[in-house]
Amino acid sequence: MSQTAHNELYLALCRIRRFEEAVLEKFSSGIFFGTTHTSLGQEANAVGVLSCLQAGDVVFSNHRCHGHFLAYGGDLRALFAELMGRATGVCGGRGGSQHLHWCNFYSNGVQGGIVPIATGMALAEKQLQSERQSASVVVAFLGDGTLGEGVVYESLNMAALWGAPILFVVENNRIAQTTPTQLALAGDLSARFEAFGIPALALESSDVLEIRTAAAALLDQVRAEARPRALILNTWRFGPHSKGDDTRPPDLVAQIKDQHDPLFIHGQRLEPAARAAIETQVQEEVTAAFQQAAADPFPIL
Ligand SMILES: Cc1ncc(C[n+]2csc(CCOP(=O)(O)OP(=O)(O)O)c2C)c(N)n1
Ligand SMILES: [Mg+2]
Repeated sequence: MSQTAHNELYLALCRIRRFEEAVLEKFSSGIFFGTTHTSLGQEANAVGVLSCLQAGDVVFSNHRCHGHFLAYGGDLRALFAELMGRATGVCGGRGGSQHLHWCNFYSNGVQGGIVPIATGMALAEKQLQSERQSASVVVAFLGDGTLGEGVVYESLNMAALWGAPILFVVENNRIAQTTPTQLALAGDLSARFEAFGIPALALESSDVLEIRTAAAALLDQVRAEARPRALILNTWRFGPHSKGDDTRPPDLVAQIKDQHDPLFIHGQRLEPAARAAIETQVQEEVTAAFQQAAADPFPIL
C-alpha cells in the first residue's frame, strides 16, 4: 500500500476521533439535543470496512453511527448540525445523533431493528441487479449486545435462505451499555451465524489494515455469490456508553487505550511530518465544522 493510501486511512481515523472527542467534550454545554454514543476506540472498524465499499453499496448503522457516517464520506459540519438540531443537519436537524440518512447511508437507534431492514434492502439490491447490471451489497453494523434481540435471528434465517448480499459486521466491544458480554451471551459469536449457514470470520484487531483486508475478502464473496457473510470484529470502546456512564474501572480503560489505539497502531506507518500535518488539518476542520454548525439556523417549525 502506498504512503498516500496510508495517509488517507489515518486522516479518516483521525477525523472520527477528533469529532467524537469534541462531541463528548461539548455535550455538557447543552448545545446538542437528545443523546449520543461515540465510537472512540472503534474507528478502525468503520474505516477498515467502509474503505472497501463500491459506488451504490448500502450501509446500515446503529445507535453508535457517527464513525460509520464519517467513514462513508459524510460531512463533519452536517453531522455536528444534526446533533445541534439545525436545518443544515444531515436530516435537517430532525434525526439527531442516531437517525441519519444520506445517500445510501442509514442509521437507526432501535437495537436489532436495523437487521431485518438491512436484509430487505440487500434482497432489493439483488432483485435490481439485473436491471442495473451492477451488484450492490449491504453492510450492516451491529453491537454484541444486539445479538440478544430475537429479530436478528429471523433476519439471519431469511438472509441465508434467500441469499441476501449482505455483510453483517458485529462490533464486539465486549460490553453493552454496562453489561459485559460474558454475562449476556452464551456460546461463540461466530457459531450464531454459522448455525444459519452464514460463514463468519472473527478478528482480534484494532489495526485498520487488518480489518480492511478481512472486510475486502468478505465483501468480494458477498458480491460474487450474492450470499451473506459475517465479520466479527473484537474491538474496544474507549469512552462511556453514552456521555459519562462508564462503569469500568478507570485503570482498565487506561490500559485498553494504551494497548489498542487504532490511531497509534496505524500512525506508526506514517512519516512523522505527514502525520503531524494530518493532525493539524483535522483539528482545524473539526473546529471550523463545529463553529459553522453552531452558527447555522434552526429549522422553521
Ligand atoms: C430495542 C432497544 N432496546 C434498548 C435500547 C437501549 N440501548 C441503546 S444501546 C444499548 C446497548 C447496545 O449494546 P451493543 O449492541 O453491544 O452496542 P454498543 O453500545 O456496545 O456499541 C441499549 C440497551 C435500544 N436502543 N433499543
Ligand atoms: Mg457492545
